[in-house]
Amino acid sequence: MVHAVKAKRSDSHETVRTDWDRAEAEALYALPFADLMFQAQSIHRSNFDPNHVETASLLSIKTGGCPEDCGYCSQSAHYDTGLKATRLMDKADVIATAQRARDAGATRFCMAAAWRNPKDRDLEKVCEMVSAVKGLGMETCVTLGMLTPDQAARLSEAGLDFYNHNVDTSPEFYDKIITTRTLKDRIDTLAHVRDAGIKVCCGGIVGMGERVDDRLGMLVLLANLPVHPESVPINLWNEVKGVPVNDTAERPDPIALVRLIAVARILMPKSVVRLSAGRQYMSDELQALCFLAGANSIFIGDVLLTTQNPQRDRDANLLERLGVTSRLSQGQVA
Ligand code: SAM
Ligand code: DTB
Ligand code: SF4
Repeated sequence: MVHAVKAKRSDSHETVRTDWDRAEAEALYALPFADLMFQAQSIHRSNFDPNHVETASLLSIKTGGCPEDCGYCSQSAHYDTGLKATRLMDKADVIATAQRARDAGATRFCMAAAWRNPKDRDLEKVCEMVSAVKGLGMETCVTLGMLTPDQAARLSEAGLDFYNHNVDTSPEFYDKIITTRTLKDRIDTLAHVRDAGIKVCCGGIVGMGERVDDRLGMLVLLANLPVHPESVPINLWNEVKGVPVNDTAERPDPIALVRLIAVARILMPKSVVRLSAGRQYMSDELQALCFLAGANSIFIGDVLLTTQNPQRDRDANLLERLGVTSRLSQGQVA
């Protein structure tokens, strides 16, 4: 099995497949580490500049009070996490924050709202924010929950580049984590986003107590979407007190995480793989291995939405020591 996978991939560095099966993903994952890394790095190099990492910045434009019951999330109204819910931010504050993020080295600005789905009048306000942030010369991304086809079309019209909507985990593990919306609901929203001509950002979380097989199942689900997501965020669960995932969470072995990133790179050769939440738990060496395995995007800034991220100086220092180019390490910071 291992040899069959090897032969197929070495012939097809340029091929984007959407018909992966789990046995293939498992065989890749089980390769000797050096073989897996070589394959992932070869594919990475034929599709990307291996010395570049994209830098994105996040802002929670509407925090907490969310009606969904996602068992990992600080913002769900189902759990007592001590988080204070807020109203949708004013456009002027959002633009000022985006400007600061751009000046601090971010190329993409992602605005997130703790909604099950946006109301049309709120969507209009978000559309205005998208157009204004684009006007600053940044790529835009929003994550607002489920969308109707009309809402996706409206965001597209406003000039939105990416919509983030995660599958979160494998089909088998999904209902142990979320019960208020189905995986199909999410896939439907992804289809509306795709149909509206917006690029898709879709990934999930590891470290919630899932098995390795669930992590691979999640990657195969992503890799078998009709078109691969252009961005694939891999989040390591960021600890939040008071949510159910606390009872099951288990941080993956670091080598297992590198293997997972490498498999993501091989399955989705042209997608940007983002090392998302949880980097503050990772050593510099582990992050370096993840970049070698094919991760090529990070979130910068001291906070994500409600949880911590590595400090900007630590990230700038790491990227510089790795000789990685990014806006963060190019001395373009104001
Ligand atoms: N409410 C919208 C939704 O769920 O689609 C957007 C915001 S939600 C915070 C975006 C994604 O962040 C979730 O789908 C999940 O994958 C990730 N996430 C949320 N809380 C997290 C945590 N504590 N650690 C890691 N990832 C998390
Ligand atoms: C994604 O996959 N990761 C980001 C972004 N999409 C919106 C969110 C991470 C959130 C981490 C938990 C928090 O800070 O609340
Ligand atoms: Fe709400 Fe999104 Fe958090 Fe789920 S992940 S509770 S939908 S904010």
